[in-house]
Amino acid sequence: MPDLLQIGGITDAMRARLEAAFTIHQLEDFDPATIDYVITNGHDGVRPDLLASLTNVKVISGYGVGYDAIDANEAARRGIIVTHTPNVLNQEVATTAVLLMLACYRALLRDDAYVRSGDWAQKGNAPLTRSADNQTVGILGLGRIGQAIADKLAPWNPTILYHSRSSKDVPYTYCDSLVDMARQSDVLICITPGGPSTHQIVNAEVLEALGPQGTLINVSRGSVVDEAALIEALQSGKLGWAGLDVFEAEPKVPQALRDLPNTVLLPHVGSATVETRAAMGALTVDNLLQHLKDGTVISAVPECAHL
Ligand code: A2R
Repeated sequence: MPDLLQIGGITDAMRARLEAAFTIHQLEDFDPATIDYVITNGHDGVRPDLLASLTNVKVISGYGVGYDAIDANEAARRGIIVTHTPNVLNQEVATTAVLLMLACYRALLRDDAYVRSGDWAQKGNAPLTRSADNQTVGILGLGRIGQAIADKLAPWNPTILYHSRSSKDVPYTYCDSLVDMARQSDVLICITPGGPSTHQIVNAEVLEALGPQGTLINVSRGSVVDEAALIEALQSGKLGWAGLDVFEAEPKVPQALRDLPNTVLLPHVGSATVETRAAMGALTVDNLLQHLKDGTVISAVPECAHL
């Protein structure tokens, strides 16, 4: 059986299918020269020194849509196919973005704490919150998930703006400047890939443009936002609220962010439901099994699509 290197965790269902077709090796004990296939995830990826040592690898199958932790250009140069799991998680990540936005607007955590603490009975009605209806929402990265977010927000009657590298054939307003979009937006939702081209593009200037009544939602990668600038903006009141599923140095989250009352923080669970992870796991395994069968894959990343 071909040799598969497992990086990071996999589900029991994935393991059962993989064990029938591969000899699975763990990172602690394997011979790089014998590895034919790799399974990994968006967080762990494949370190550059490990990638260089895998001289016979054919496919790296990623469990997740983001693949910024794998050097896909280098893999493509060497004829290695990198695959990921697009589309099957669009709706779940979009739900997470909407959940964070609504939790910020309606102070869900504050009001939950108000009931639990007994304050409701002691102090009377909770302070009013803000309506999430009729807001101007700027989407940074109108791709597969960005479009699902726009669709899922429709009942709240938003005005949708978007910024990406190129404009799309969509009924929303394209902004070629991220700062200008932030200035016009009540909410900025980040859903671009990570990696060098988006590194800290949401900087102090963008956060200040979003403003004291503005809300930042990040369901993309922690690297997209300048976290130090975000903390400063939230502490000083230059930015109103932030709903974050991703952080710069996961799973470490700065104490300053955890102390702020105007944040809602999630442990990178954008796609983390039983149903969606099952679909992602199935596609991650299907890519490997299909390559074993006929040398093709289902969902190569764009850099490797020509291979
Ligand atoms: O390349 P374009 O014009 O289609 O724009 C893409 C946009 N994007 C950027 N926007 C601004 N500056 C950049 N440097 C930049 N790089 C890419 O992000 C596109 O509109 C969007 C990505 O869409 P998809 O490729 O369809 O990705 P998907 O499936 O929506 O997932 C997005 C990310 C993943 O990479 C994970 O990191 C995260 O969501 O979970």
